[in-house]
Amino acid sequence: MIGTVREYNHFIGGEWVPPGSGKFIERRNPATWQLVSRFADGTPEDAKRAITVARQAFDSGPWPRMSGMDRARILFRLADLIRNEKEQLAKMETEETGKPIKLSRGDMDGCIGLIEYAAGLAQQLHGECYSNLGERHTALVIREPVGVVGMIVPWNFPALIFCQKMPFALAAGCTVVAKPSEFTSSSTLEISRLALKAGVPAGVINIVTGYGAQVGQAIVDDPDVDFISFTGSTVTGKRVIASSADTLKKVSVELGGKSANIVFADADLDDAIDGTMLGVFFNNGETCCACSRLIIEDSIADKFIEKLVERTRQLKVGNPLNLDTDIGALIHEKHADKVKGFIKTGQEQGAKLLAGGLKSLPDECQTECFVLPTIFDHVKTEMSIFQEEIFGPVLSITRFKTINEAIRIANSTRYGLASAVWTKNIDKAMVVSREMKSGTVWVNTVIDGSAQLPFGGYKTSGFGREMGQAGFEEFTEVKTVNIHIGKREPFYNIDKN
Ligand code: TXE
Repeated sequence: MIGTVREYNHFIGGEWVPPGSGKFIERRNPATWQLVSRFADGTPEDAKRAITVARQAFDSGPWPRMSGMDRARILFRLADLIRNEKEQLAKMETEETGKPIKLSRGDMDGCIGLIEYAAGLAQQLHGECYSNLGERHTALVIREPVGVVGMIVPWNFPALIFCQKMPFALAAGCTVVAKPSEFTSSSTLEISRLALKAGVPAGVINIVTGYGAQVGQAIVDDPDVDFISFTGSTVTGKRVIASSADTLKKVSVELGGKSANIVFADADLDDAIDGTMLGVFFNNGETCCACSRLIIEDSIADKFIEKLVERTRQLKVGNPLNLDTDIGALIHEKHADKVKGFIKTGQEQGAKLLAGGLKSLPDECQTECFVLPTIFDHVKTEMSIFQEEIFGPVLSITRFKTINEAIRIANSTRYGLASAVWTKNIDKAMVVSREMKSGTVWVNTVIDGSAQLPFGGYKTSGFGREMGQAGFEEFTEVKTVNIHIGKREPFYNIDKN
């Protein structure tokens, strides 16, 4: 720390290693423009150094060879250390992301839960034994750690997304080279420091900060990395998949979304209004599974929308460090400009602006990174605000008359990360759940997640899963050990003399 500005080198082999470039990336708080952090501006050589360390730690270090119980004990200690530093971690997360402090605190609780759940998985990792292969065979199907995992993490949930990956990889016995976003690297570095303190051996978690084109790409291209776990944009995700073909490494990609939120007339409408707001405005709308498309039954639409607009206007936009702030600053000005551009396009394309938009902001919004919670009605499926991931607090509303129409509208984007349905009719809830082309379906709830529940996409929202048993297994490789008992019957009938 220099004054109030945090300055970090890379975290490699349990040590703070200066960048080969000698340069640092400055991060300013998007809500105030105050300089808050400096991160090492990594080079491909820095990435290689970290990969070599992670490779050695995997090939000959203690971590993959340790018992699951021992790995679990260390992960539980890490969870406790994060608990002790929760307030500091939450504050740095808010300073770098612009998200409301109450959400950063929730993110840290989420990290703790994910690590503790992964510790449980470390204890019970096991394979299968086939004893039904006849008298002369027994086979073991073993789950081994996949190897060195390259993790590419975005800026919207820096600590939480890192913890959707890292503890699961560690529980399986993998080693890690992670690249956090160049905007939000502090919490990843701090959690890795705490992991060393908890007893994770040096070299098991390595963090190289810097830009995607240099550090991220070097990790993806390196033959010593066995698996890439990527979360980010569809465009970069496609590049990562294409690049990984050269070294034929395993890839899991969690990309963007444009989730549908279907409200039927028989829903608990107060719940559905609150859920609609949470679904789209949570985390400033910078959420991959944001339910940014409200698809509402025509018969209740006018009344529902009237209340929705009235309540949305009461949301507090402002300083993210204030406890009562609902919507803080977006990640950076260029991103805020993109979100504002979508609002302009929505108006130009004929959608009806009901709330927010480009009106003037409260005084405490000191930078250009703030956007009011915005609602558009009468959005047609071909409009860009219906189709594109805006990644800001912008809701589009489309109406339906029949359940089939609702399903058709909900499925008519190229994304498939999540969807929500609000109804008191179990048959409708089940039909919609079955028909949604999305990795998660929420029924009478929204945004909820749990360490136990796998998360990931259909269609262009990606493939592979994080969290839950399915997410854990992504970090393992399956090996079959086929054992013959006693002398074999010869296959070739050859005279052996
Ligand atoms: O993403 P990028 P950006 C969406 C959202 C947002 C848009 C652009 O719509 O507006 O993406 O955001 C690293 N090889 N999501 O530009 O570029 C990069 O440094 C390897 C949805 O920030 O995908 C960062 O660490 N890595 C999403 C990470 O990839 C590379 C969350 C994500 O950045 C790389 C974030 C390369 N060639 C944005 N280039 C979600 N699914 O939650 C960049 N990176």
